[in-house]
Amino acid sequence: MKDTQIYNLVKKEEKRQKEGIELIPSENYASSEVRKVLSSYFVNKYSEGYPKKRYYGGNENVDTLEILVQERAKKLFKVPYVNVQPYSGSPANLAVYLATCKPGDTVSGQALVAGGHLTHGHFVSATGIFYKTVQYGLIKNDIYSGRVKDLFDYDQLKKIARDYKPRLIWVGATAYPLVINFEKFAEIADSIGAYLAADISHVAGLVIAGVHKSPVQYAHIVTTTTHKTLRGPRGAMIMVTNKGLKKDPELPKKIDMAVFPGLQGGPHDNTTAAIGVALNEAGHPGFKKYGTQIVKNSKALAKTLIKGGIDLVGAGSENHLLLASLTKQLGPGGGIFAQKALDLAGLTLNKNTVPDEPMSPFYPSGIRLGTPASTTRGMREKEMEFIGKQILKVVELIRNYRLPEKKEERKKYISSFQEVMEKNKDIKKIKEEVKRFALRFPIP
Ligand code: DSN
Repeated sequence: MKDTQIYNLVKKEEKRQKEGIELIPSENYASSEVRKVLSSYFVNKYSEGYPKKRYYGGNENVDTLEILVQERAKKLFKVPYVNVQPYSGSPANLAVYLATCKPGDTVSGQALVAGGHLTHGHFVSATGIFYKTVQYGLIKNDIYSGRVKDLFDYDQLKKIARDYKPRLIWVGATAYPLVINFEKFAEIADSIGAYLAADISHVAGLVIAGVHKSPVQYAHIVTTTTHKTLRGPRGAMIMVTNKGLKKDPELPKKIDMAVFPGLQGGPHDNTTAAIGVALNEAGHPGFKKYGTQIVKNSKALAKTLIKGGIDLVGAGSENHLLLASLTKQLGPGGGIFAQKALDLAGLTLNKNTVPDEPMSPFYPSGIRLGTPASTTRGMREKEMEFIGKQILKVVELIRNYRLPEKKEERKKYISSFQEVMEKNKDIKKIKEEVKRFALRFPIP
């Protein structure tokens, strides 16, 4: 039976992805092989448990599959243990808490407004509800000057370590444009005997490509999603390093127990298979080139935006991501206007808080963008210049809009902004240009 409603939506989404430029730094285009395996017969199977220790029969192929995928991950990341079953990044991170802490224990992670992740202890996340969290952030001065090449506030983290003695410390960001120096976090975690968990979801592909430092030498546990720079299906992995094994030889068992039966039921075997395909692809020499080009593209995009007067956190990018403050152009909370107008022009990115944020995550003053997806399409530095120029044009077009100070006026103002922008001739013209440009670069 053909489901026309769903099929039409699939076609519309395909068109949107082909005709627009994807700049959300956590998104990517998985290969057609990854997508094919996702819809394979593995989708039909239940496999609670682990290889050779399942609760259902008929798992001989799933066992071989899961062991193969584990071996690929261990080889690529150079770790002695991996669990490939987490459904996605948030459950993977929650499993780390379950394996290392008791409810109510103190943990520390980078605050969401400073570029961290909800699961690093935000108060709305289970991680902030069941555990006591004391979060750290970035320095507040010299963020945009480029004079400082490591923006973490280590003094703050040292103070947290000294005063609160967290049992678990997270390192890893969702909105940080510079290289993360894992060794500095390890020094602090080691000084109080805390577990250090590195969440490399954003940079995992760059780590494999050798263009970002690896945390494996420094952290006890490493988590990653598999669909960002790693370019696989939506899933996640938890790794234990040799340092982690030394601290606690039982850690792999604790992680396994935390994932299943602690948090999850049957693993998504079709996803496991697709992760295997992605890991195989990432092990090929072409992936090193891909990772290298992601960083080159970020730098090129940063150059164009800075030339156009945009303030970038870190005054550029050393990875796959750029974080821009638009306070100068659109005032506090103006990120929403940029996101909406750019979306209408076929340039998809997201509003984001900036380290010196005067507003809130719902009405932040910045935008976050990145190059993993466009690089997959084969775009290079020249194309980044084109994209940067289109972004500048759109920002210039909306320069007179300001978020109303009164909260009750905001919703109406934003929907009328949306209506005006939908009809705006210049935005339509840019969208056409973007479409013509984008169609020259096929998606897998
Ligand atoms: N949603 C992811 C991101 O965009 O960074 C984090 O989970």
